[in-house]
Amino acid sequence: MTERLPQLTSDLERARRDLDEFGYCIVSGVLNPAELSALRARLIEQAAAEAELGCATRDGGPGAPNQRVWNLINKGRVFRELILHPFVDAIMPHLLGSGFILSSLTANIAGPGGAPMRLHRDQGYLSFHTPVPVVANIAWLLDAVTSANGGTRLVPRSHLSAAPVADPDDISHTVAAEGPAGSALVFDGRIFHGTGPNTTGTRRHVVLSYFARPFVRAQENPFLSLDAEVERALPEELKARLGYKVWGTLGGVEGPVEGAIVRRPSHPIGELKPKFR
Ligand SMILES: O=C(O)CCC(=O)C(=O)O
Repeated sequence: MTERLPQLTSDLERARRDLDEFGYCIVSGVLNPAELSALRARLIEQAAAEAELGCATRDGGPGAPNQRVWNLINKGRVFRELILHPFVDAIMPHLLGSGFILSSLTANIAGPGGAPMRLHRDQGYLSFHTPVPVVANIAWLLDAVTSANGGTRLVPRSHLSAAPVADPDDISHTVAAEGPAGSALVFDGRIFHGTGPNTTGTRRHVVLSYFARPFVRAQENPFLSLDAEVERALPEELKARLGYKVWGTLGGVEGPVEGAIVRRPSHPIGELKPKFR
């Protein structure tokens, strides 16, 4: 009997059950046509400009046909809006509870001939298994994604134990996440996965919004990497999601005020001495 594996679904309850059981789910119709075309167009334009200006990040084996576009938060309103997309709030609390933050917002463009990425867990920097995910990812599919054009490879159920994969370069025991443009692959930070090989002649565009529980250090450091103008215009809700909101006793400026949005003090209190008369 072949195992039932997650299928494309629009049923969020089913998606949450797939996450619990298999470590991933694929949800259809998450982006509307306007969101999809705006995201795809902005990404293609940005990736082309970074390549032309010599600041592109590339990998994917010989010839480095894959292109990673980092720090999308600085690179267009359409990306910033994605962080507050209703789908994020519909699915992420199931994995990360409330108050989760953005760890990074990147794109991974799998180019023709791209080799598979080494299988890894996104929270692989932890040397121990956690009973719940500490991080989780949404891959927003901006093209129809298949096993042929780089569909993310996953090891179903590997989120449930600390067992490593026998060979992180062997993808023969993986399944490829497939879905139409506008759907989303959601995966638990404990699942083994990696970009699939792209054996087609076209590029696969995916945006990765990587989230973390609020006590985790983020992959991209917004306090240093945010463009000052972008930072000034951020709505409070987005600031909260970028880690500007005090959570418990963490993230304060001159003391943690639970729930406060912190800002850079214009005059930080430095070394002072009382005056003695
Ligand atoms: O590009 C993909 O399909 C997955 C990328 C990935 O695994 C990662 O960035 O950690």
